[in-house]
Amino acid sequence: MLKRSNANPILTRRDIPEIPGLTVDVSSVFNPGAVYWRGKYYLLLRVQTRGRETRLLVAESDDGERFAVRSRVVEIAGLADVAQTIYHVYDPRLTAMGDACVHVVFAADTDGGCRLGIATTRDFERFELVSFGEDDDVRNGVLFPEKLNGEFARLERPNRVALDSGVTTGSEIVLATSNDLVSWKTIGSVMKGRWHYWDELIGSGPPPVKTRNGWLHIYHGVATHLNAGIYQAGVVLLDLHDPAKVIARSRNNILEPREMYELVGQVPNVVFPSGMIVESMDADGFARPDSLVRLYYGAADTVVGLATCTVAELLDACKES
Ligand code: BMA
Repeated sequence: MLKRSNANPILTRRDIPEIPGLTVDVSSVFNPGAVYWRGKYYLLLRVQTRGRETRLLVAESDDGERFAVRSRVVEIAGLADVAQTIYHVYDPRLTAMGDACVHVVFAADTDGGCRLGIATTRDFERFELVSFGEDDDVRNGVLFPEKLNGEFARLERPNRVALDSGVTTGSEIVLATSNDLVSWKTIGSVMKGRWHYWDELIGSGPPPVKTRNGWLHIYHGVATHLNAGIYQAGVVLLDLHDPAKVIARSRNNILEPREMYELVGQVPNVVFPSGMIVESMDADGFARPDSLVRLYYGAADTVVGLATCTVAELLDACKES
C-alpha cells in the first residue's frame, strides 16, 4: 500500500554538509521529524558522526522529496542549563500548533535513562527549550496538534522492558496530558505490544493526524522472536475525543524492511517511521480521505526513506482485522 519514492533513500550521509568540528564525513542520517510549515517541507534530521555523537540538522524542500540540508547544527537554547548530563538528543517529532509555532518532542539519553524534552521554534532558525523530563525513563513522545479537552496531549512510550543487550525498551504506548507542556500526567494505557506477532515492542511514530474517523496514528513495532529485532510500521485509529481508546488497529504491518537500504546498515532490518505530512486538510482541519500522505522514515539507522499513500488507504489498513 505504501509506495517507496523512486528517489529513495532521499537522504544519505553524502547529503550532510561538512561543518568543521561538528559534521565531518558523518556515518548516517535517519529518523527525521517532518512538518509542512508556512509553505515549506521541513525535516529535522538525526545525524550521527563517526564519534557516535548525535547532531540535529534542518533540511528544507519545496516538493517534499528533494531536500537541501542546512550547513548549521541546531542548538536548543536552554538545553545546556539542564541539570542532568545529556549524551544524545535524537528522534525528534514535529508538531505544528496551528500557525503559531512548531513543537519538537525529542528523546535524550542521560545517566538515568531516556528523557523527553520539548523545544519550540517559529522559524526553524532558533529553537528554545520548553521542558525537560526529570525522572521517567520514556521515549517516542509525540504531541497532538491541538489541545484536547483544554489540555495539551501526547503519546509516549515508557521504557520498562530490559533486553539482554542492556537496552531498555517498551511494549506500551500511554496517553499523558499537560496544562503547560512542562508537567505531564499519565492518563492511561492506549495500546500494548502483541507478543508473538509483528509488533511485540511498540512506540509512536509521527504525531497523530486528525481525520473525521478518528486520530490516525502510525507507530513502529518490533518483532523480537526472529533472532534479531525487525522494526516495521503499523497504523492505528484512536477516538477523537478520548484518544486512549483504540477504534481499530492494523493486523499486518504497513511497511517492513525489504529494500537493501532497509535491510543493511548500522542496524539491519529497520524501518522507523518518524515524520508524516498530509497534503490536504478540509476547512475544519480534518485530513481529506483522498489526500496524499508522505511518510518519512529512518532505514537501517543509516539513511532516510520516503513512502506515500492516501489517508483512505491508511484508514482501510486499520480496519483489516
Ligand atoms: C530504537 C531507537 C531508534 C532506533 C531503533 C533501531 O530503540 O533507538 O532510534 O532507530 O531503536 O535501532
